[in-house]
Amino acid sequence: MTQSHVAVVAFPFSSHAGALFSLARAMSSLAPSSHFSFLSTKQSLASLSSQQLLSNISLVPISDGVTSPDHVPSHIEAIELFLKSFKDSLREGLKAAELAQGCKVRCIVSDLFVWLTADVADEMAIKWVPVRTGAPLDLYARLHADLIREVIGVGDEAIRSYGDKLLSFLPCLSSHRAIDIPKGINTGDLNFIYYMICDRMARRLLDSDVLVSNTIQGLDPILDSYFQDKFPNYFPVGPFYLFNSSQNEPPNDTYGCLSWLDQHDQATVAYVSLGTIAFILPSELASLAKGLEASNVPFLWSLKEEAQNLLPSGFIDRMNETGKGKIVPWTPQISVLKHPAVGAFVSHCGWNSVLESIVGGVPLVCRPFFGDQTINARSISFVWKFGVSMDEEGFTQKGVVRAFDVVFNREEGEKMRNKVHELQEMVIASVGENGSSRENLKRLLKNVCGC
Ligand code: U2F
Repeated sequence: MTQSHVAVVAFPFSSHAGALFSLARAMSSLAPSSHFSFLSTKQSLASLSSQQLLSNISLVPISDGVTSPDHVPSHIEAIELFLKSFKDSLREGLKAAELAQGCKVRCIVSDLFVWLTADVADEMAIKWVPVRTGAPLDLYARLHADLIREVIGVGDEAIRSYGDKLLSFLPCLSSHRAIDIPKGINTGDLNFIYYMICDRMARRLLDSDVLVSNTIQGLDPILDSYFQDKFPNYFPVGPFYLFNSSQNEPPNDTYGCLSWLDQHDQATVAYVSLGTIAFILPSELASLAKGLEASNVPFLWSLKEEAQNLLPSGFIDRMNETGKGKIVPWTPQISVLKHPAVGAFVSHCGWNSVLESIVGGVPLVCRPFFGDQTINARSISFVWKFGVSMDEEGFTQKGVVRAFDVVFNREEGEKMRNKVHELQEMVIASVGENGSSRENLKRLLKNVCGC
């Protein structure tokens, strides 16, 4: 008999739903007598459904808010439409889940990006458990948005005049500079949908005494203390995906990335991926391609087909003919980063990629674009010291060659490798027997399922 019925609500864009689904699966395997209804849009559920599910987890589609089947919205419009109809869609989805299980939902776990879930949970007089899937330090910055605006000011000029001074007025960001502050706090169009979401979610979170985070206790001890003080029920239970037994199954390697890597020596290949929503300009993409070609490092590049069309003419053919590089639309990234041939990861520093790089023991070459990525890049290169950052101008041919020289050939690169191996050990131990993430997950389950 089902002891408790828990709804888990995803933000159905970029890698958010995948990360939350990993958490839902982890919870379902540790609490076999509870049922977990995972709610997301049809399209986002389809991207997850190839993964094998336990019998105590079910997928519940909710509306994407698109009213005409002929209308294909842009990425930004799709988010706007989804959020506009979200509360009604969620109410309907929850009713459907309760009907299917014959059992009331006792608690809603949701991505913090869909903070509006809190209102629906309040209406139903049940608990809301928000989950931060991205970097927790970014959330810390957003919780201090008003103070940042007050001390530094608003606009690019304010950032420039603050210069390279460290943000000593914010204890958890005292190794970061004004330029590392995520856009949408005191720069950029504050009405842009992503920035608006981040601002609202942080404000709504202040009403909660619970926070679940895709991070590991000990990765940032000062931040741990901050969140522990702020949220009596704080659960750092990352990396979510490491709890899934499916990560030990053979990966879906449609493009033969792993066999290509097998042909290379240990730590000699660069892996390149700029995440699921790239904002790179064609001119910068071309500079990255030139840098990869000019360096003596073989590379595997995950690049969507539409972006491949923007590469310099003849580039893909040359790379294929010489065997210097392999360019594919998708890779089994977690397995790629664990492959011994991979010696560097050129990344936009999305939080999932950062965690996967640590688990793989691979130093990063950082080129952040938006969101938490700027803060992550600074933590990686300056605090944790397992990577290098590209200069402010982004990818240049020289910059890529220089970064590879540091990571692959210099003593500094060797130090980064040692540093990432230390973190790797800590992170892997956290999900093992008596590890902090595993113990926190058990505490979380008591909180959400009461068991
Ligand atoms: C947004 O991040 P992204 O989705 O752009 O990037 P990541 O957080 O790094 O997640 C990408 C995921 O996609 C997977 C990869 C990651 O789990 O393993 N992947 C893959 O399997 N194969 C590929 O060829 C390419 C990617 C946002 F932009 C970030 O700033 C946030 O930190 C992040 C989390 O909230 O969401």
